[in-house]
Amino acid sequence: MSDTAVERAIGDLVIETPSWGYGDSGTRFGTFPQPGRPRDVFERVDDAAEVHRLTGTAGAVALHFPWDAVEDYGALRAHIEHRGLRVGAVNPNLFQDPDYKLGSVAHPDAAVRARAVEHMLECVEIATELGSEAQSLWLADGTNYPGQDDLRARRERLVGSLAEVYAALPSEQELLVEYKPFEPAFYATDVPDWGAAVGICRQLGERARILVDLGHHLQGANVEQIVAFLAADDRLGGFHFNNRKYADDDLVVGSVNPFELFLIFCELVGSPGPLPRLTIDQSHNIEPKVEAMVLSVVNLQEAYAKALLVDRERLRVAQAAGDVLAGHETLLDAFRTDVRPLCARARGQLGAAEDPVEALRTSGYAEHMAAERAS
Ligand code: RM4
Ligand code: MN
Ligand code: MN
Repeated sequence: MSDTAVERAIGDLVIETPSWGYGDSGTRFGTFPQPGRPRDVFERVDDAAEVHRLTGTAGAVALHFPWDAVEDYGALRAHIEHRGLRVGAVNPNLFQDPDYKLGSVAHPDAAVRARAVEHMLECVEIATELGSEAQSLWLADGTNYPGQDDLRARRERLVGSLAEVYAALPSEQELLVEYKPFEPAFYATDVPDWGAAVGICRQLGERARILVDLGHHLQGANVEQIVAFLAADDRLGGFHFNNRKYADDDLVVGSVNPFELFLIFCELVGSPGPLPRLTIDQSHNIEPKVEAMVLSVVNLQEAYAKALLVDRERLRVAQAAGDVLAGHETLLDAFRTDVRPLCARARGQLGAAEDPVEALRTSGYAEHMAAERAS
């Protein structure tokens, strides 16, 4: 692909940043409050708008409920649109309430399952009011000890609960199902991996798709192959981008393993159809939150640009010839290309910053917000 075509493709990117990535977050050992952190969802949206202004491709914001709950969703939607953004996926929260100690949609008690379903149905309505087209579901459901509960019964309850929600989804909304093999359940999570997620989604229907969170795999998993297979099966609903060294570390995407990120984009570029939903899901504990988000979007732009630069014809010929290293070297050529000038031009054309991190640092935004939000 030519440089100008790549620049155009970057211009069409839509990355969703998460409202929850701007607020306070921590580890189970502690939370370090940051000066200037937003005090409510309106200010979280303001930070998301600043990331979009600097990068040009972060035009949507994903929301989490009840964390982002307000009285007047019309006012929230107006604020989001006024800031030049739109609402991405709506994320129901089924993991925080004390009722969910033994799970939510797979809980042994029907009353708790009904409560979880009710919350999801409420989120469907919120999504409709906000103009969102996806419910994005991560379940903390699972068990800590062998024998604690019946594994198949849990799966049946889970599918039954989700089927109720799926039946209520308006046609423009889809249901994204996230998998995770560990945490907070330590013996068996109820949606441990992409295979389990595919099975559940097939039972639900066509508009149930899988969401791949890069931190939700066991060490050594070949995530780009999972992406390729899900795309081939038309079940790839989207991503939660982040990076990790050990577990679900939620670090800046592309910071620890940029090659993996590049290979994931290679699979996306190689799959027919438009890109799936691209959302960042990170938890910034010691790093400045807005800068971390800006850097994340820049890393995504660069990984995408490099994947678009892969010489597909050369790759095809090498693979057809069974030339083991020529195909690999074709990928390396693209990965080693310095795409920073190209991405800077693409951002310039969008009216965004050529160097977003530098622009943020010199803009005084962080200092200004620290003063304004001090109360
Ligand atoms: C989970 C998962 C979900 C996110 C929560 C906050 O580990 O990644 O997507 O909503 O964290
Ligand atoms: Mn996630
Ligand atoms: Mn996670």
